[in-house]
Order: sequence, then C-alpha cells, then structure tokens
Amino acid sequence: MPNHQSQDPKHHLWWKHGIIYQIYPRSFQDSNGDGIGDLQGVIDRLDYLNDGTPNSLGIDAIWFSPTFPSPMADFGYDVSDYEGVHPDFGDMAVMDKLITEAHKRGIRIILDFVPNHSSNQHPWFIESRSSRDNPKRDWYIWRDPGPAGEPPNNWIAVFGGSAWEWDQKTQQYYLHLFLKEQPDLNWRNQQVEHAMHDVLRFWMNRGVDGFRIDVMDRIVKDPEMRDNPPQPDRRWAELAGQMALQRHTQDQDWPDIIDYVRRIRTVVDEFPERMTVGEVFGTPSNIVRYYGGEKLDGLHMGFNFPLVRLYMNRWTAERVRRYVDAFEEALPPGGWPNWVLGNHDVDRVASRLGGGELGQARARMAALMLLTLRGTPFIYYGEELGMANVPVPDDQLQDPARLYGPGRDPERTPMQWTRDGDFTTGTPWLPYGDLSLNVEDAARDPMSMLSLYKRLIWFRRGSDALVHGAYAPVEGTPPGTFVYTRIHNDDRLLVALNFTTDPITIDIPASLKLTELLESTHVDPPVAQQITLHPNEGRLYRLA
Ligand code: ISL
Ligand code: CA
Repeated sequence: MPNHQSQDPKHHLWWKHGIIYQIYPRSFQDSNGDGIGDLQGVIDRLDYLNDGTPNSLGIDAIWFSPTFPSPMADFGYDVSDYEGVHPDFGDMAVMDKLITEAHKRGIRIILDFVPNHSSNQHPWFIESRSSRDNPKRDWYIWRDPGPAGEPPNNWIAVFGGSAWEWDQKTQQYYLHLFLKEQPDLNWRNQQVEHAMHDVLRFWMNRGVDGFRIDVMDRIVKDPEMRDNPPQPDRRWAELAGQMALQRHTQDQDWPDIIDYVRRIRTVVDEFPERMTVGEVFGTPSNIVRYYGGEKLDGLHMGFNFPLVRLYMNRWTAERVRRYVDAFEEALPPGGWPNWVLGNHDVDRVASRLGGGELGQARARMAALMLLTLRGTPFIYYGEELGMANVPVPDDQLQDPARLYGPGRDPERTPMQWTRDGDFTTGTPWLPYGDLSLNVEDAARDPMSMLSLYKRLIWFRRGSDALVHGAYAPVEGTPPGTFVYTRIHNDDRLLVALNFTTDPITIDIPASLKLTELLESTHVDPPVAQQITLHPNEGRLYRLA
C-alpha cells in the first residue's frame, strides 16, 4: 500500500498521533527569580500545555533542549555530565517530579541527546587531554599536525574557523565540528558507544519517553579524515557562510552512520514505546536513510526541515507542495512523516515569512497546514502565540554562534505570559518581545493565534482523518494555491491554502463535495463549491 494512504490506527503510538512541543528551558518559565527558566517553572505551566480540556493547548509531548550540567558555552549543547541536571534548571528530584507530573497529564518527556560532542569540561575530555597515553585519549578525535604544523585536514567548524584545536600540552590537534569547547566524541571507540548507550538507558529507566538526537548526521566521519572537496556552487556561500565553501562529503552523512543509528535504536527498543527523532539535513532521500530503509530499524523519525528554511519570497504554494510530496514519496513504506516550522536555531516563522501583519497571516496559514498534514507536528514554544524574532541589543547578545548577525538569541527570548511578561520576577536573561502579544490576552481573543492553535490541535486530536488519514493533493487548482484532502473511511476533510497576497477563487471538483467550513485562518465565509480564499488564508472543510 502506498505510503501516503490511511494507516491502521492500531499502529499509532503516541509519537505518531501526538503533537510535540519544544521547550527551550532557559526561556519558558522561571520559578526562582534568577531570570533563567527552569524545570519547576515548566511544572507550574503544565496545565497550559495540556490539562485535558480545550482550554489548554493540548500537546502530547515536550522536547526539552538540553537540561544537563554544562558550562553553557553553547547553552547546554556542551554537556559536562550526561546523567545530571544543570543547577540553573533544578536537580534530579525536580526532573523526576517533572516526569511524574507530565505523565499524570498524559504528556511524554523527550530529552535532547547530544552524542556528537561533549563539553571540554566533561571529565572524559579532561582525562583525554591529560596525556597521550591516558586510557580515555581515544574517546575523542586526536591527530598529529601536518608537516608545517597545520591542522590535519580542511574541515570547518559550524561556528567558524578550523574544526581542529591545537593542544599545546600533548602536541596534537583535537576535532570539534562546533565550538572548540565542544570536542567531538570518537564513536568508533566501542567504549564511547557503550557509555553513550548507557546514558540512554539511564534516562529511560527514569521514565523518559524519547530522545531528540542532536547532530545525528555527524557522529562518525570519514575514518581516513580526508579533506572535504570545495563547493563549486558559490551561491551557497552567500546563503550559509563558511561552512558552505565545502561539500560535507567526509564529515557529514558518512555511510556507516546508519550502523550506529541502528544500534541506538536497539537500545531504545529495550524499553516499550520509546521514540527517537534525529537532527538530519539535506534531501528527502538523505533524511529517510536515517529511518533505516524498509525495515524501519533506524530512527523513528528524522527531522524534516525544508519548511524552516523558507523565507519571504520562497514561501510559495508550488514549492511547499513539492516539499510535501517529495517527502511523502521518499519515505519507506510505513515510515512516518513529520513537519517543523521553527526551532531554537532558526528565525521565528512569523519573522521569516515577512514579519508584521503579513508574517502573522502567513504564520496562521502555516499553522493550519502544520496541523493538517500527514505526520507528527513539532511546535516551537511561542509559535502558538505568533512570537516573532526579538531584536536583542548588541550588549545583551548571548549566543556564541554569531557568525551571521545576531546569532540565535532573537528566537530564544522568554515566553510571554501576560502584559508584564511574567516569565520571571527578576530580570529575564534575554529581553521580552512586544508584550501586547501574551498568553493571557490571547486566550480571551477567539481570533488570536493561540485560539487558532488550540482549536486546530483539539480538532486534530479527535479527527481520524487528520491523525491516520490518507494525504492526497488536489490537482488543477490555480497557481498560488495548495489544496489537499485527508481521508480516513468516512472522515473526509479538505484543506485549501492560498499562499499569495491576492484573493483566489478555486473551483473544487464536484467529486469533493464541501459540506461544512470547520476552520479558517481568516474570517468565516459562506459554504459553496466555489471558494474564494482571502490573501494568505488557509481553510479546513468537511467533505460529504
Ligand atoms: O551543519 C549544519 C547544517 O548542515 C548546521 O545546521 C548544524 O548541524 C546545526 O546547527 C546543529 O544544531 C544543533 O547542534 C548544535 C547546537 O548549537 C544547536 O543548537 C543544535 O540544534 C551543536 O550542538
Ligand atoms: Ca530560574
């Protein structure tokens, strides 16, 4: 049976039918006035996320960006103890309480597993760098310099400069594909692999339901450490800076990564109903390699990122439909899709799509699409409010990744709960955005982004068509529109999206009889077979 067809609901575990909400822990809720969000703060806000009623958002799982002890060189993506909790966020007792309290509400907990690199303050690295014959030397990637003292190869760190750092004491370079404070672990050493597997078991034993896996695509590299070839297409360099001067044939997506992924999966499968979603990039066919092919014995899902890369002019119906169809086609049979509009590394969707009113209108339509496509939706905290990038004054910028402009702080600002913010009683670690956008007011306004998200989420939760149903694009609709059906037995829905800034009239084929307008990102229009979509409007219809 082709992939985009209806799926048997029996095979639907929580991570397939559920909606996953990403929390950047520093920015969701502070409970002790130090201006930094923490886990107790999240516990205090769990009812907002899901109290079992449509007054709440209605999500099924939370993915936390890293919560582990860390010197915070990369705000937690530099882990110095994989089996602890950073004191800024709480302690193990609060983590346990969070897991319990979340589970009481039917919310699953997904932690961020950072396997590619640790912090340079991790005891493993401190040992490894202490001498060349230390037993942990080979836990990281050390190489001799070239003949003139130069780095072993031409690899570039994602955050700029050579990926190799010279160690004066032991007279070798170590590899860091990110900051020099983030040395790459050597997964080709079995002790490392086993130690990292034990990290997964440690958290699953505490009740954690799954892992978002950081930089999944780079945990092993070319064992011969050969140079990356140059990227001949210079246009890429303008888009993405230094990294794009090379083709990452040797330090990304190395062919035997899948073996390591499969072994991670085997460990995760020791526990019932656990889930992995990995950070991978590139074409649909590259992403689906990480699902493990026909056997689906790799990741449960690889992030499907094309929508997070869409800016302003690239937001077209034709392009988005192409992405959707390409991913559906590339998935192995039974492979489950997923959709992402934003995360802690990219501009907020409302800003990317144009900012201001245009950005809001497009973000509303994007939300309707996100929550009606086939596959698991990921929501980045604040997206449900329509939060935009927040301009952060230069002297308050925190993100070390500042190669291209302000870095990632503008999309990491505190959640806006009320007109006063109410994220903290102290000074927030990053400034608030425009506080006229806040949960308290938005919850009272049926036209707000938040109310739209809540309605769509709760509708989706009760809809077999949206959760399990087949996806089929409707052909022959006017340029600038993307229309598709979601059908499961007699639950039949149609989604119509207008990506342009003009009204567009669509003649819906007579075989698809519209009976009821269920949702609009604009205002309620009358029901007819011929529908005129307002600029940037998306609609959801019931079919006869
Ligand atoms: O290399 C890239 C694309 O090919 C980058 O997009 C890179 O993989 C991405 O930035 C990785 O992000 C993740 O790991 C980083 C961390 O700073 C990010 O926040 C995290 O999402 C290092 O751990
Ligand atoms: Ca705090």
